[in-house]
Amino acid sequence: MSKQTFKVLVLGPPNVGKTSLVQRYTQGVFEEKYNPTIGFDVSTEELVFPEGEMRLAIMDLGGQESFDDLRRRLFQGAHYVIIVYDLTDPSTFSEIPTWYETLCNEVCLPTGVFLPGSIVANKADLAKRVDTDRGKQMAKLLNLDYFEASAKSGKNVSEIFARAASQCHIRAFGVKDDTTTELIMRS
Ligand SMILES: Nc1nc2c(ncn2[C@@H]2O[C@H](COP(=O)(O)OP(=O)(O)OP(=O)(O)O)[C@@H](O)[C@H]2O)c(=O)[nH]1
Ligand SMILES: [Mg+2]
Repeated sequence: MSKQTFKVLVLGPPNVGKTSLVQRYTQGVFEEKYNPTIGFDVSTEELVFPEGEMRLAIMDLGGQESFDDLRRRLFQGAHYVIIVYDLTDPSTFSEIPTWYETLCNEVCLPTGVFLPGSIVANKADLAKRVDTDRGKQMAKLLNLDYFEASAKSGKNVSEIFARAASQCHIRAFGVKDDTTTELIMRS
């Protein structure tokens, strides 16, 4: 049987650390220099669960405004979203609802159905300028999980992607809880 592929979007304003989080997770590296993502990048993860195998296609979308049309097209068919802001830059936090709203409009979910996902407050290794409580409140409002992370230190990076895998696992195999997440084996 062919493996089901789940599309995980990583999105948010430019320079917040989307690519850094993905690279930390997939390659275990961190780059200090900022190289804006031109368009998008895709990395795949093969996951093995007791119920079977599945694939995550992690799509890291460039945050610059010029990619707006491309992004909207890539939103379609998404299964999970990781929306990132920079907790040293309050303006990126205030953009989160607009990013999520644009995404939900494009994904065209049935009424009352939410796209599962998480809000990630990145750069937690630096001095915070957005309170944790505000981030958590925003996540609650949008029905998303909340993580404070650092692509630089590695804080919570594997937890963010484990959560994405776990939610896609529930969807793929109809399991009721996500306790099997620790059984994930990366190949
Ligand atoms: N101190 C610190 N710097 C970070 C962290 N994550 C990313 N950075 C830095 O922030 C800058 C932007 O990181 P990127 O990952 O390229 O940002 P992006 O969100 O992918 O940006 P676009 O591709 O333009 O949308 C780079 O200089 C990174 O080194 C972090 O957790 N801590
Ligand atoms: Mg990038």
